[in-house]
Amino acid sequence: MSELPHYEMDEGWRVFDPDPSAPVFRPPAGAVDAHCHVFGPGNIFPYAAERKYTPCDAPKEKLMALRDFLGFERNVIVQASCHGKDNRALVDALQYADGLARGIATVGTGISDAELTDLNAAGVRGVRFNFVKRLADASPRAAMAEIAARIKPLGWHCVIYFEAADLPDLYDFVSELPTVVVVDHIGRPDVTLGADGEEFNLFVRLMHENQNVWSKVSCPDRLSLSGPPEYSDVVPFARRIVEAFPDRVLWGTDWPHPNLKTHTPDDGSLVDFIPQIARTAELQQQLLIDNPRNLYWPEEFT
Ligand code: 0GY
Repeated sequence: MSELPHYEMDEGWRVFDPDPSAPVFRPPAGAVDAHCHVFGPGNIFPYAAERKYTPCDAPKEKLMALRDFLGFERNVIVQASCHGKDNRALVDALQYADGLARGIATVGTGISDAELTDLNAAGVRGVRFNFVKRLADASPRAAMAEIAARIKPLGWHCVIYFEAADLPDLYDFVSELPTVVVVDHIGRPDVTLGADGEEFNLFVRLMHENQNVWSKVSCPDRLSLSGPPEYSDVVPFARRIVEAFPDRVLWGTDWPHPNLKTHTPDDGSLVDFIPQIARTAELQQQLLIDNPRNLYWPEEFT
């Protein structure tokens, strides 16, 4: 019999907070956490050989318990780079969630139509293209364009992860994608450059010029220099996007917060960030319910 794989998480890896605070803000009933991950467990769902980090295990049961504790109803689980193109842990979590989660997978051009159909049946609704160099080796853009064309007939969309400094180079590629495009973490701005600075203005322009581009207003913990619990330096960035594009924004915890070196986020504080950036009940309803349901559970609206 072959031995079960065993992994040591990276030195200095920060395990997610096992005991987050209860948020003061209560999400409206039916709210969706639209960006989170599952990791492993590695002895059942091995981490990818080409991974850039080895995390702690962050299994589906813990994610669903957090969902309930924070007052959410549903999740969108995003394939993390440590699992490469092996979407088995993701599919397993989707099946466990029994309709209350959708998924974003990572696939290569070699994927068959039958495999795409199976992923769709499991609840996958999109693919992720990762341009963050510390996380993934560069894939040819032609391959990504080919994948985007393949998934479009399924009604799927593309989730794209990049850092703002790379947007000038990616602008045309993103603009030409044929599906809805969801950008992770407000396009990862450098917050020292200002929410009305040239760098962030380009991201706003991308959304103005392309009605199919959406943004996750997530991860203040990754972007902030002022830090928790308020992450106040990120507020103007997220608020600008929520108020300019209220029907094209999503929010997520990013649990279990891979690769954060500065601190372990308190998920309750992250939920309390929501009313800072979506200041009315109407904006909160769009951010947490209407937008994610339109994108991930559209059949419930027909
Ligand atoms: C995130 C952010 C990160 C990691 C990944 O796929 C991933 O490994 O997305 C990161 O390190 O910035 O979206 O959770």
